[in-house]
Amino acid sequence: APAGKRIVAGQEPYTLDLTTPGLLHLAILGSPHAHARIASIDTTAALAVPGVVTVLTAADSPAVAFSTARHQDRRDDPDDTHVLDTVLRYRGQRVAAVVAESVRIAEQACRLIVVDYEVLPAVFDPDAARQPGAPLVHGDKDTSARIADPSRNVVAQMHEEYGDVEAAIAEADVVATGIWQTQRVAHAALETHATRGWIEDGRLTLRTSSQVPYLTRDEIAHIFSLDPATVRVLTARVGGGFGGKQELLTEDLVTLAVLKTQRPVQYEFTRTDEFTITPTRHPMRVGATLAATADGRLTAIKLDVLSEAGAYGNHSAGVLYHGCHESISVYRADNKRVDAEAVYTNNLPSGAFRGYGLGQIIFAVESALDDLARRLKMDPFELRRRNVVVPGDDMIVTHPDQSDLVFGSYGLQDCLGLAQRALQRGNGVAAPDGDQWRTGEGMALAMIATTPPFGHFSSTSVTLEADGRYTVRVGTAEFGNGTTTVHTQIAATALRTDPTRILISQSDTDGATYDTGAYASTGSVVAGQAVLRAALDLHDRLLAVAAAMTTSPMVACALTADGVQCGDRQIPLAELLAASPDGILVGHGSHSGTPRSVAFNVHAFRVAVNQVTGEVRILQSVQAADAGVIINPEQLRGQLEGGIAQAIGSALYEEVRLDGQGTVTTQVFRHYRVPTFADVPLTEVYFAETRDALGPYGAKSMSEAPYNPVAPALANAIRDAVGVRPYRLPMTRDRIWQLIDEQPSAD
Ligand code: SMO
Repeated sequence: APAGKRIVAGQEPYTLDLTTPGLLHLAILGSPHAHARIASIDTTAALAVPGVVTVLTAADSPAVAFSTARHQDRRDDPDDTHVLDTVLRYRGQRVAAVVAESVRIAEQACRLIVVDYEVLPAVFDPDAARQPGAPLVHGDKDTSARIADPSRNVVAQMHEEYGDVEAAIAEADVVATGIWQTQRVAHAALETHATRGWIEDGRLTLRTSSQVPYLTRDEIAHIFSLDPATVRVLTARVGGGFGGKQELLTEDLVTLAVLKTQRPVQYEFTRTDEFTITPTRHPMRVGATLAATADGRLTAIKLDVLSEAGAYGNHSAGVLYHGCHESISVYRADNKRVDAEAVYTNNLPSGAFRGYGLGQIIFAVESALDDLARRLKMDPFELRRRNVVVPGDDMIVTHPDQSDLVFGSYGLQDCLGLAQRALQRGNGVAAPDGDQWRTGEGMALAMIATTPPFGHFSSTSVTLEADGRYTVRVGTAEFGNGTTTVHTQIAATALRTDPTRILISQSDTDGATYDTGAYASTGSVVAGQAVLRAALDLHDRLLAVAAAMTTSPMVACALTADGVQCGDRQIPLAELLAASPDGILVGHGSHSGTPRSVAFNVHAFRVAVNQVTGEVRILQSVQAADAGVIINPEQLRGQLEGGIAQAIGSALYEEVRLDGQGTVTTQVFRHYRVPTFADVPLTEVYFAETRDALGPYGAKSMSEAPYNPVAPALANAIRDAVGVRPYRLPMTRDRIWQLIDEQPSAD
């Protein structure tokens, strides 16, 4: 049954909600320096504390370098990380770990570890970090670690051109240009990162809060030189991830501790750990220049992106490339140029976060388009209509896309119409009384590929049980995205049965065959497609058995909830099972994540802005989405509402702040403001009516996507209201007030 009631009643078991006798706890000593080398370390006093079982230092760490980021191909991310390193590159980075009978004892013992640090020069600004003479964060490594240019602190870069951008800008009738800055954002998932590990039947078992159990198993085996068959990784329902759990952050230390002590060990992040040592959204500075003809035809798009990786490169390459991809390939323009670099600093690392870079770049591109529409005196919806790609067009970043990306369906023009009509209709909500309020409207769009490039794999099975129920075995993890319900519906539909007869067994490397994991919006379109194929395979097997039993042709047989009907004979499911070889009936299905489709979102706002205080009130919020056939409208509506709430939070309030010397100053929810129910307006959600040629039952993914167009739509509405453009996220009340105060009017 859907988990909603169990979750709100507190009955759903999460990662650590099980009893493990003899459990030990792990705590870490965090680095007090942003950049330092450990000259010496003395653990004698810590080891002497009653209840301490062991202390782990770099001397215990495997020599294998890895990345906390997890992808299907481990070579996507740089090998710049060790379980425990002798060089510390950000404040709070683990120096040593204590394993003890309680968290309290482990934390006390951490304070008794004596470390002699050789403090190294540090750099905290990404632009300064790539200048000659800047301290090198990974100067001890070369490009064999898959770092683009360690001598400039550049972990990933892109310098590519299509056509001739400068010539197109010189010839253009209108040009819009600006520099936009986005901030560090925390995932703020309700369940913190946590792993409990133990040895069972001679194998290492890790129960962990992860989006990627199979990739974690494989990387743990790689780091510790284990046979992957001797490692089992499983998750319970994961209490939120948003990309933050597409990382290996706790599993490695637990493995080290379990292997050393041979006892069960748990490592649980505190809420402050989540804010201070967990990777954040990449802050980006995005220069965007657009050129167009007088009739509003885009002729050039130029991006100059500086992304801050922080101390480790995890996800920085993928986030940079993806951010610069669908944000500009959604527009036709004969000339495009991208200069983009992701740069190391001695701040906490950045990582994967819903939208995977698109939100940051789209904030700039869609704001610049709004400026262009103003210069052209053209309706911003109309400007998009004239310039978005349509089926038949190449999707171009800096060359025609020669990958497997296709228009499996296309509802972008529908989304533009749905959002614009809703805004024109209005919703009857008036601006607050008082002449200090100004109102305005704004919109933005976003495209996203429904699957990541280069393969995403899922291999599933569906088994008929003796009682007439079906067990679906699937490897992807449920982290609140609703795949459990969608997979149940898909299997029930294909097997002509009731959803209550579908049992889902998921996210356990011992339970299913394989799944790359719950990231890149693949839960419905990759794992879901594999589930559909397995269910259809079983469907056909059931018919084949029934046809053989009744000596009828298969086409004369039809599956029902209770058996197979062949002509006027009904064979119950139990008899089909009994008649099968070994009494087993199982179907198999897989998907490799290719070819890929594209999904679309258009957001529009009407806002009121208080000229005196800078307060922004959302009067109307509209999002239209093209997700293909909607498998579960109520659930998908929730997915959109959640993504929009998260996006409004990071557009208006949220920011992980640092003191300029690498210390995070927003360490608790009191200082890190996420939106509450009272802050989140109702959003009118509309769906384009399309049917995707690639997704299961015509569905497309709609997971990360709703986030992406929200911040620029809101910025454009604020610009419309007050006449000055916000270039910086979050658009807090004090910043909006300051903008109004400094620049009375732009036009
Ligand atoms: S940012 Mo995601 O988990 O692809």
